[in-house]
Amino acid sequence: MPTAADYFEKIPNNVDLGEDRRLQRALESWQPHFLHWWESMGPTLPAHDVYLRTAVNVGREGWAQFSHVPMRDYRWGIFLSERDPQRRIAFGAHRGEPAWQQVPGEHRADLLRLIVVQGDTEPASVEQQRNLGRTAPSLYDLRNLYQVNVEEARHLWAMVYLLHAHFGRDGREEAEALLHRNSGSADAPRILGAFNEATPDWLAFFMFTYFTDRDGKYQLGTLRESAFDPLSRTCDFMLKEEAYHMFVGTAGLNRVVERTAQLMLEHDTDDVAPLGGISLGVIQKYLNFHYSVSLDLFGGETSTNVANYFTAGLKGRWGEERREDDHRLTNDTILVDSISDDGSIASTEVPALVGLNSDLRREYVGDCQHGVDRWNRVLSDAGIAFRLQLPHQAFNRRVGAFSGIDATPDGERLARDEWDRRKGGWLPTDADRAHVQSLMVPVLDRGKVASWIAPPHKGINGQPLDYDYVHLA
Ligand code: BYC
Repeated sequence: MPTAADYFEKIPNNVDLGEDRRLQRALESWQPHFLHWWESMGPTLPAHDVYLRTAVNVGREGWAQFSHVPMRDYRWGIFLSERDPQRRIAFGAHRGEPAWQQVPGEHRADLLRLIVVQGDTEPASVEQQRNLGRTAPSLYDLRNLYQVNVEEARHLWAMVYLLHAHFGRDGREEAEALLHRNSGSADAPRILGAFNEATPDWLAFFMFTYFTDRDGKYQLGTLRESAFDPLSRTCDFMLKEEAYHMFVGTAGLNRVVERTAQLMLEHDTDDVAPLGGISLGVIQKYLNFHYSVSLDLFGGETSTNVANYFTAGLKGRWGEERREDDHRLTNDTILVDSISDDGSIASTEVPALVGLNSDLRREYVGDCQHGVDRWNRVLSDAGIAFRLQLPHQAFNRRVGAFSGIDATPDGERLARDEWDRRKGGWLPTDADRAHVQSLMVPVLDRGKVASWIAPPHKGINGQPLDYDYVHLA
């Protein structure tokens, strides 16, 4: 049976916080700082209440309670998946040993770093999305934005719990720093590149939830394998919530493509901008941008960091237990992307352990293609020849083997001046962004949807499309 959790506690939790007064006091003293951060860096459109899915526990009944929640009273909880007392480490040098309930001294610094990097992305995304409520294309979409935002903030709580519970003073200091750094800040930016990019409009939001949240899925999937059991259980539960964020992206982009296709057919033109739609060319440019910055989030093609994390048992592979090898990888090799001596794009065989970022990125790329196929089905069903595509992995990269070169979306190398001349054909220009921005007028009447996007196919939790998903303040 799942441990009972009381949602009306100051900090709802299933970790027996009440039994550990010191930890409870430490988290209660971080809580006002968090609330101040939410007030000053969170959603700028004030809502009175929102029809939200709230986790009040991790069991089947507990993690998806739907109701109108007054935002003033919203409580972010700490929920870890149930503990399996028999759990053993599945990979690396410690394979077969019991999972750790405490942080081993020799891995403290690395675990701290992984948890801080993970924790840093969560509030960053809330900051990036803070103004989107003001231009929501419908109450349904506004509700989804809130859903994503409160859960990302809960994921911050998840990491802060680990910092406070397992890393002493260092952990408390890092928990403060997570509120101090801000997305795009010149003095104290977020740690990873994609989380300092703006998310200025809803097309960017859907791309972000499709591509960048999906990096979250894969990174959390590797941390779910961690020998450090509290991290594993935390990530396992976060992954349940994360699935909906990616649905928001997949379905949102589906609806944008659907509306564009409809306008193209109705008016027999590719140029839907004057008709209040977003052209397929601009959708492709946004896709190119968000996909390439998300590929960067996997780190270099080869990395001694990732080899050490794996060998130590801190970070596994996607689907570790399903892999049919020795789960230690000391004698294996992998092909990774590289730039050869003559400057062409090639692949190189390297020890499997140092190539694990490439292994994860490969899983991610395969998954990204599914959504693209789905959106292309909308186009083919409409009889439109245009096809969206994922650009080549060398395109627009800032991290890893391709960071030093310029390449077309087809993977052809370019000289810098030619890249500068042609990049506006591949990445959103100021004019593209200004046009998308001009379409971002709020539509907040029940059941109404903005002109640039098709209505959702169904409502939330069986509710109708014209349900009062949000009551504005
Ligand atoms: N930007 O050895 P390398 C999510 C640094 S998203 C800036 O190849 P490594 C979410 C790197 O730190 C998931 N710097 O890197 C989504 C290293 O620095 P040092 C977040 C970067 O360590 C949406 C150096 O470059 N979770 O949950 O193998 C909404 C050399 O790199 C970047 C995680 O990422 C970058 N993109 O791999 C909300 C999991 N990439 O050592 C939430 C935890 C690399 O020279 N993090 N660098 O100082 C990790 O596992 C690893 O740190 C990384 C990097 C995969 C990020």
